[in-house]
Amino acid sequence: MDRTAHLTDRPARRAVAYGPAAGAESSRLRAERVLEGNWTGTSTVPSRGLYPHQWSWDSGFVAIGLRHLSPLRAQTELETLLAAQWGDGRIPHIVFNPSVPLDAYFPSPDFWRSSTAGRAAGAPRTLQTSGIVQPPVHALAAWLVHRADPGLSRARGFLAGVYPRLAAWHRYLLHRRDLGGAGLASVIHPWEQGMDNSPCWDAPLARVTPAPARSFRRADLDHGAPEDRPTDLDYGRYVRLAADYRDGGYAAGGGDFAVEDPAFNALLIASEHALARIAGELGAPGTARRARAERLTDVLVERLWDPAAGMFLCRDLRAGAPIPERAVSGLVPLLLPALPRDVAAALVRTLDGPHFGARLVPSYDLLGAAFDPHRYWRGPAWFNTSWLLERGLRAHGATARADALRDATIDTADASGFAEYVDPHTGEACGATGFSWTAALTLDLLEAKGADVAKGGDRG
Ligand code: 9WN
Repeated sequence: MDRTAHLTDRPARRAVAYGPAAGAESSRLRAERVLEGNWTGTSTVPSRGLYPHQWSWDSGFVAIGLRHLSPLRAQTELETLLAAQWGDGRIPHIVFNPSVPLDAYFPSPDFWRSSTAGRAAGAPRTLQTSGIVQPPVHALAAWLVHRADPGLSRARGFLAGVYPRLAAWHRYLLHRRDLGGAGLASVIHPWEQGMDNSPCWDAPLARVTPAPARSFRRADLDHGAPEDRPTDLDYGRYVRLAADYRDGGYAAGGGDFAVEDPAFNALLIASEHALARIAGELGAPGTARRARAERLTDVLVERLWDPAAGMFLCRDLRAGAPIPERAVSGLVPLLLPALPRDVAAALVRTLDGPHFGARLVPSYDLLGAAFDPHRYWRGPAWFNTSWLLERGLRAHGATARADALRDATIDTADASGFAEYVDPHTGEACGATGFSWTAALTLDLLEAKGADVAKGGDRG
């Protein structure tokens, strides 16, 4: 039992709205209410209806916002996820809640069969999880959560507890997932990259024979509008890839889909920087990790930067070539502090240019043939990518642009009922509302904005 909990699990702030700050205060309350409603006692579901379990990168983003509401809950969110880590270091993309009926989400635990099919890879015996991964935002989240309440963190030994698990996670990605041999991590399923239905996957997915539609039953269509969700054909391919991976004992290597993605690797690098800071806090030198993060930044630029497009592109390892599609993933490396100046400047220009310049940054090229303002990751704007880009703009000194993106993100998130994603031009809500990372990252942006206002402007 955690005996320090009663000291510092701060209750939700119930600020009273007065005067000019009233709008901000009530956005905060509404965001907090979403997070309260989606909290299960040990973690947060992304959405009560559509996603009733714990998702890996969602929990990272949720913890980043939750730290302003309850640092203890934010720590617990990450600890719960890490308790489901596999022996080989992977953090599964879903940790299933055993009290949720099997048919509430597909693919369910009986599809993944983690404790049997994943035995050789060290899957937990008692918890049921998926066998694929999601982007490694966790060490960055752990560091930010620690910073929100270092006293509580030290008293609970939070960083000392999570550090070895996060280090093993990065080792898994850097060694077992370096399928291209250049040092970058590869994803072997579109769900691993997190932007599931991006047009970037169309060409690599075309190689995959879809599982027959009658061999599975989608649960997502019970909640979302079919025209906003992936097609049945795409689902058939997702299912085939996951089933083949499972049947191979979850050993990554020879599947039809293997892609080096800029956002996945940028998050890995940002998290390596965070692990270096965590090591420093624990009294160990972080120098080697920092050097590795800088080296990986160079590799990312060498391998995925496309000067003509002014952004990063994915690399299809099976075709041995870049994927000629512009997606928001190719802007996310702006997050990295060690990015060469000319690369960062080009990314800022691209962000405001004809391919991405909208009210909120679209998930895919506004001028691309596959652009659709409502369909999953094929055009709509998402709030986690806005949060990452806001951070990147600020890191590279584009303060006014960062402020504008921050304000548009907060306003649209609140006005849309904390939607899962929105039309990038109109801000119209799509997918689920009351979506956890939208609420959490809005809280984080509101907090940062409040700190700026208190300081009389730029938070630097
Ligand atoms: C598959 C939970 C997840 C997000 C992903 C998003 C969506 C799942 C799905 O929901 O993916 O993992 O069923 O479509 O694309 O980024 O983590 O919110």
